[in-house]
Amino acid sequence: MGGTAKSPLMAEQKQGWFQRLTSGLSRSTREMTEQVTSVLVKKPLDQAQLDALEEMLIEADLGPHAAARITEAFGKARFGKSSTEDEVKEALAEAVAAELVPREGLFDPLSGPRPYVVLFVGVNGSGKTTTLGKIAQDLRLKGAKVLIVAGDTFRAAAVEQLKVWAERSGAAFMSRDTGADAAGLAFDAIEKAKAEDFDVVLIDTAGRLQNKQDLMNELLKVIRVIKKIDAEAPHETLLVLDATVGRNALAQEKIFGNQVGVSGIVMTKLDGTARGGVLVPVAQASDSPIKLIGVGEAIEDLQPFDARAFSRSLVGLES
Ligand SMILES: Nc1nc2c(ncn2[C@@H]2O[C@H](COP(=O)(O)OP(=O)(O)O)[C@@H](O)[C@H]2O)c(=O)[nH]1
Ligand SMILES: [Mg+2]
Repeated sequence: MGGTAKSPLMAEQKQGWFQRLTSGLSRSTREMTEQVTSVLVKKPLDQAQLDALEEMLIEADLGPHAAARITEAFGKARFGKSSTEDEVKEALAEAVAAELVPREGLFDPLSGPRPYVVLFVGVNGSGKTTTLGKIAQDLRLKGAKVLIVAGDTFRAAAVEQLKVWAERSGAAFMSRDTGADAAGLAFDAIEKAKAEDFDVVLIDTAGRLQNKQDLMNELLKVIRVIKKIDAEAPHETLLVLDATVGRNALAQEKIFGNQVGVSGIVMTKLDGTARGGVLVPVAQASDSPIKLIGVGEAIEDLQPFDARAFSRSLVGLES
């Protein structure tokens, strides 16, 4: 595998990411910084300021529990007359990061067993197919042999969309006719990947069936069938959540986490909302860590989740 190719998920590009993260989160950040600036105006901090901060954190969808803890931690910071705005932001970023650092996880499909099987789950429109395509592209740039599996067999458009990603990235592609059995397709895909020595298998799934239970049953069937070939697979089940749905993301996490089992969370569209703070309660409610975040539609906009960078960007720090 080529080790030198530059790609979006590689650490060398951290500085560039931070700028993308910052511009992606700008709507969320704007809300935050207004409040931070108003806190700074009135020194020393009084209870009314802290209450206002807590209120703002709740409005930014961080959830009441995290908001209370962050406010308490922030309230312990001592600001003098000469404290700069950045010092205040640093203190707030620290308090937010303390909530998120334990919930940070690494998506690392090239260090695990081969073929490494990744299943993408989540409701329609959350960003599964796009995220899968971005990951395929990144892995291809790293020289990996990648198989993309169009497991959303219910929508012809989904298959076409994925085929474009496969062609663009040079990944192998498997699909079936509309309405075909997704579990059968997944089974054949893993067999092929084993026989042909693929590094990674990326399996897309449907986000909507006749009803929620049908969807859960189908996902469970896909997983069961995959395990017939490899008991350890899928090695990763990524739940893709759209940040713009706000606290609905919590309900989705609960359903998929409880019924299907999830090993990592991808939160997309953090650029499309002023409520990017919803990542905090989702991270805390979930048994699985946040592994990747999406801050835009370009390939470079899918980033590993870095809790400190996220927290600093959210409160408006420049680096
Ligand atoms: N702005 C923005 N759009 C995104 C992001 N991730 C995905 N999208 C868009 O969300 C829409 C739905 O994505 P798709 O991958 O088809 O969702 P799926 O139904 O879960 O497969 C598409 O138009 C994507 O381009 C993101 O991080 N930011
Ligand atoms: Mg899709």
